[in-house]
Amino acid sequence: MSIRFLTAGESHGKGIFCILEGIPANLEISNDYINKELQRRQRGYGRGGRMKIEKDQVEFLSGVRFGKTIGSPITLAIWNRDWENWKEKMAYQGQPTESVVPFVRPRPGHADLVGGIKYNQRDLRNILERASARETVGRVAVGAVCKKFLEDLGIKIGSYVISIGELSPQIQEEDLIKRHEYAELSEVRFPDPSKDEEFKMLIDRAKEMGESLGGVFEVFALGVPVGLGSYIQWDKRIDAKIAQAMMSIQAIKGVEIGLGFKSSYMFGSQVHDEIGWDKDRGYYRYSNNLGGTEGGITNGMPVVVRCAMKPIPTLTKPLRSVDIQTKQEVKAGKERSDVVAVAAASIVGEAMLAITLADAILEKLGGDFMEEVLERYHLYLNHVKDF
Ligand code: EPS
Repeated sequence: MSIRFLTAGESHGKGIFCILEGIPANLEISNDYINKELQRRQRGYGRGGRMKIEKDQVEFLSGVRFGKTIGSPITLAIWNRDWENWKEKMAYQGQPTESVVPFVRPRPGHADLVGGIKYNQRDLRNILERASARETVGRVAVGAVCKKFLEDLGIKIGSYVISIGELSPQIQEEDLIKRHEYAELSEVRFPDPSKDEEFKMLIDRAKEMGESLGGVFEVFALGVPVGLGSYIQWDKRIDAKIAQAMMSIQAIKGVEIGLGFKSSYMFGSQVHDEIGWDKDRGYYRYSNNLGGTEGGITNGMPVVVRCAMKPIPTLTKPLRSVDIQTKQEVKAGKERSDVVAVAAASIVGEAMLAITLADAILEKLGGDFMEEVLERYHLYLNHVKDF
């Protein structure tokens, strides 16, 4: 791996922290650039009370000087405003006060029970705090740095929601960038804001019923060159790396690239993207059914990834569970939560795709500073065109 990162932090701890290594020196990056991405992650109709408390902003603690990376590890901190309300319950030292009520009724679908067993924690708060999708604020911050890197190479990443629950209106717009732009105007990130009311009614109904919802979103990257990833070993395949990156997002249960599952129902001639060539563009494809990868290598077409998110496990009308202290049948515990977070997850998907592609480019080209990377990149693009 050329780019490595770790996140740390509990949902109601002091903050979420990331160490990011492998970004070349001399990349211009501003707080504003990252904060815009953090704000995008906070949006979406149906999110819970937490998003009214937080106004996520990044603080650089290392690796950047005068607005440019210097080659050393970058530390990003996003402080939790909610910490003020949790100082006592989440104290780093001392003994629990009487206000600390252990969480003992695991929610089906959440990490609560399996994590409790695995780490031998009888207060399941010690599990849910880290399993929480609050952690994705760190991925989006890291992803924003990678996005800026890709942007300087002319690669653009976007996303939009395809469905929430069973509601999956036809998308008229074909152009991916336009879909993304329309999604930016929608309260649910659907690429046609005129459908917002329908989605909001569904989300309101789910909320009234004490339910939660999942959905499907699509993430794409445009301007990706031919040649990222490789067929020569299983762990070098770019589609496998993308799938892992997406599957690692909390609540994601399915990932497809291009037509995905649908391609298996069709004849070969209906699926494979025919090859063309002209002087200006070099090789191109007449379609993009394979979502930009062939043989574990990018093929120069847009990379298109679709992710299915299960409904959020916290239900205000909870499912059956077992009290881990008494072993009695109880209703699962309730935590403040979102009714739906598919819009937010699509922003996290953008971040994970950006990290994966930035890593693949640096693996291919190497380079310790941006000028070096750019020179090698243009040389490589010329090779692709001349082939
Ligand atoms: C989230 C913060 C969390 C949840 C949500 C995502 O905040 P809180 O637990 O204080 O309400 O809103 O996390 C979950 C859905 C979950 O199951 O943990 C965020 O910042 O995205």
